Order: sequence, then structure tokens, then C-alpha cells
Amino acid sequence: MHCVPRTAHLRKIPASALGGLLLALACALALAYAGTATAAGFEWEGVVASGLNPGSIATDAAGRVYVPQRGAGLVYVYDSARNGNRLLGSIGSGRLQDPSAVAVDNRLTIYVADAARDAIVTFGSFITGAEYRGTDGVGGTALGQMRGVSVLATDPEPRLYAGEQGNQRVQAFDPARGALGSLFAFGVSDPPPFGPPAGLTLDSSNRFYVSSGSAGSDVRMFDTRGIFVATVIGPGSAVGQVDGARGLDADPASRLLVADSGNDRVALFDSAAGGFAPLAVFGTSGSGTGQFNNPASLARAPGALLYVADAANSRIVRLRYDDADHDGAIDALDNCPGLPNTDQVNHDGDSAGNACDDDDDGDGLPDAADPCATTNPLRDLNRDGCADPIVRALSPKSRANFRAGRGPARVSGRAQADTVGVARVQVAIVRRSSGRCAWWSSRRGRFVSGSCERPRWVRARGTSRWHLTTARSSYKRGSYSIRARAVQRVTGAVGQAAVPQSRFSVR
Ligand SMILES: [Ca+2]
Ligand SMILES: [Ca+2]
Ligand SMILES: [Ca+2]
Ligand SMILES: [Ca+2]
Repeated sequence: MHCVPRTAHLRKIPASALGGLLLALACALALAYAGTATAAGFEWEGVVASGLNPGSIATDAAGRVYVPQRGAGLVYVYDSARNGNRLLGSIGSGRLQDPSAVAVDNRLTIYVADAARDAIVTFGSFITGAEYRGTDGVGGTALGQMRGVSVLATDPEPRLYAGEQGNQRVQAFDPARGALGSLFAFGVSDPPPFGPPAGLTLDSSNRFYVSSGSAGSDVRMFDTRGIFVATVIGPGSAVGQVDGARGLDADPASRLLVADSGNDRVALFDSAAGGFAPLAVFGTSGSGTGQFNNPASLARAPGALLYVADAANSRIVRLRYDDADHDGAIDALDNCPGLPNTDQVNHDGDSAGNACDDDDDGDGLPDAADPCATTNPLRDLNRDGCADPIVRALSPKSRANFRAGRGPARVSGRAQADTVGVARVQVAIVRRSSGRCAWWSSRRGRFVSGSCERPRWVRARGTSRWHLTTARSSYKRGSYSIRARAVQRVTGAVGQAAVPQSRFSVR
């Protein structure tokens, strides 16, 4: 929408006062919305670690942070933010010389690029001791060989991708083939100018994004086969531009997070569907709070968190991004944006989480009038929002045989009534003999004659497990049937459909 200054607008079209008011209102709304969108940017949470010489960092599904320490032959591992980001330990001692990049796949396998040997070293999950699994690769330009790996990425397959500075390409590996079977590689430097690859990530459609750390270079998109599609973010220092971005990470909404190294800031760009529009930018040059000096790598973690390797400040910084309501769900995918709902629970699977859904179970009854607000019952004859109460496991079972004067002294079963529970269970026992009916009366302690069409319900003891005691001696010859039904708490609904019956005879 195009909003002109209100006064100018009124001066131009004085006759249309109502139209002007409407446009002004619409513009006010648009501005309010823009304000909300800006608020959903980045927030500084703190410095996680300092005194480091970090390479390209990674996180795992549990939120741990992996920081390759260039030159030291180690990858430091920090715990999740929830656990205080404390240093858990390191991996690679004796196996690594110059770890330049790390990636952790969805099976928690750890891959470390060793720039000193042009190889990728594989370790098992950190929680099971990160055991050494092997070293693959050698310097060279053929498939399976590599030069100067500066960044690693994984996809859900899981496959492994390496950005090679020396060969100016991205190479894809399939670890399932053993020995890191190389699948294909594609060059990233054409069209020029483009420096060696530094940032590498894949969106949810498995398209590649590659950036270069060279001043004046852009961010490029390649299709799933590695064919160049377009430059998606151009070089420069204005909002919407990057300058030698060394770190990239696509988020679950396929938006791009960028460590904009030359501009000492981080930025969020919309997805391909959103035209890579700039959504938020954060940071200025320096070494204080909210400042960066050559941010070189970034990695998302659960809880709407983003770790940034602030390289020239020798530190790792934790940011929160796109989470204005601070509930740990990025607002782009938050099922109640603007309302803190950490659990994101959404019973009916619609677009609104329970916290902001007036009808959590989607059964058409608003929560305030729905005693079973989180169940959408299949069978709800009285439309009270709760599944109709049912009785089962009725005993004695049908076709049991009894002798006169020795009938079943105990009738029992189970009952249930949705989440509200059973208030009581009622039982009706009838004897039919020569076309006449007699019903069990607990008050009288015997069968009393009555209409065959009008059951005489008596109350059983218990609820979800219940029983009724009768007198064995009161059973005369005839054919009997027992019915039982449960009465639901809160609304008093009575089990209506499929009331179970047991039929037996006394001879
Ligand atoms: Ca949120
Ligand atoms: Ca929320
Ligand atoms: Ca819902
Ligand atoms: Ca409901």
C-alpha cells in the first residue's frame, strides 16, 4: 500500500473526506504492522564464550554449540542455552590439526573439516563419547578430494556438503555410502566476481545458498543439482545488502540468516517466496554489547536462538531472533505470535495454538462452554462436547447358564466418560417369563413385576469400575437380560448408543 502524508492527501482531494479518513486509517494500520515486524528482529542475549579463534560453528538438535578452534586441533562443545551454555568439553584431540568447520547431522554425527590435511574427520554423537570414526579426503581437485574446506552443512537425508575455498566449489557427500562417498560438486565463482565460498546453507527445498567472504561479493542461490539460479542478495552496506558475508543459515521458514562480516552485523532476509526482502538487521562495529567485529559464522538453535562467531572479537555471542513474545518459537512459525506459549500445543492441528484458540479441539463448542475442551468426540449425541459415556466388560457375559435360586449374585463392569469422568453407573436387570417382565429392585431386594418397555434402573457401586450385588435366591426360571449405562459428570449425559446387554437364562 502506498501511503502519502495525510495533509498532502487531504489538500489534493478535499471532497473525499471519507475516502481520506479510510486511507489514513489503513495507513496507520500498515505502519503499526510494520512496527510489529521490526520488533521481531534480533535481541542480544550475551557472550557465551571468549578468548577463542573460532572457525565455522555448528549446533545440534539438542542446542549444543560446536566451536572449531582454528590452529588448536580441537572443537569445543558448549551445552545448550537452557543448560547455561557451559563448556562441556572438546573433541578431536590427537585427530585434528586445524579444524576450520564443523557440522552435526540429524543423527548427531559430527563432521570436522581439517584444513591442514584437506580431510573430513568423522566422530560419533557427543553424548556417547564422540568416538573417532574415520578420516576421508586428500588434497586435490577430483571428486572425493578437496582443498581448503571452510564450511560444512548437512541436510535431513542426511548428506554432507563442503564449501571448498581452494577449488571454489561445493561438494556433496553421502556418508551412508561409506568413506564419505562423493556425489557431485558444483562451482560457485561463475559469474564473477565471487571469492572463495565462506557461507553455505540449504533451505527446506534443498536449494543451496553460498556466500563469499571477499569484499564486494554477493549471496547466490543454486538449485538442488547445483545449477546457478540467481544472485539473491547484492553487495553493499545499505539495508538489504551484504558485504563479504562469511556465514549463512536458512531457518525452518527458509529465510536466510546472514553473518554480514564486512558490515559487522547480522541480518534476516525473507525466503525465496518472499523475494529475499530484508526483514531485520542487527549490530554495529565494535566489541561491546550489540556490536560485532567480522562476524564469521552463525548457527541456529532450538528456542529461536542464534549463535554468532564474532571472529575478530574472539567470542561466541548468543542472540534471540524473530521471537517478540519470548516463547522460544520463531514468530514466523509460532502458532500464537504475540502471546507467549512455550508449549505450542495445538490440539486440533489448525493454525492457532490452544493458547489463542477459542475452540481448542475444533468441535464447534467454544472452550468456555466445552467441559471436554481438548477432545473432539467421534460420538457425542447430546452435543455437550464430550464423548458419550460408555460401559464395557459387562459380567456375567451373555449365554452364561444359571440354575434357579442360584443366579449371579454380582453384576460388574467398567465405564468411562471422556475427560470429565463417570458420575454413576445404572443397571437394569429384567426377567422375561410367559410374556411378563420383572425388574430387579435393590430397595426391595428382589425382582418386582413391571412394564417390559420401562427399565427400572438401579444404581451400582463404583464408577470406572463398578458392581451391583443381587440376591442369588431371587432368580427364578426365565430368560434374563442385563443392561448398564454410565452417567457423565458435569453435564449428566447418559450413555445412549450401544448400551451393552448380557442375556442369559436360568433353568
Ligand atoms: Ca514466538
Ligand atoms: Ca507465541
Ligand atoms: Ca488450534
Ligand atoms: Ca471445543
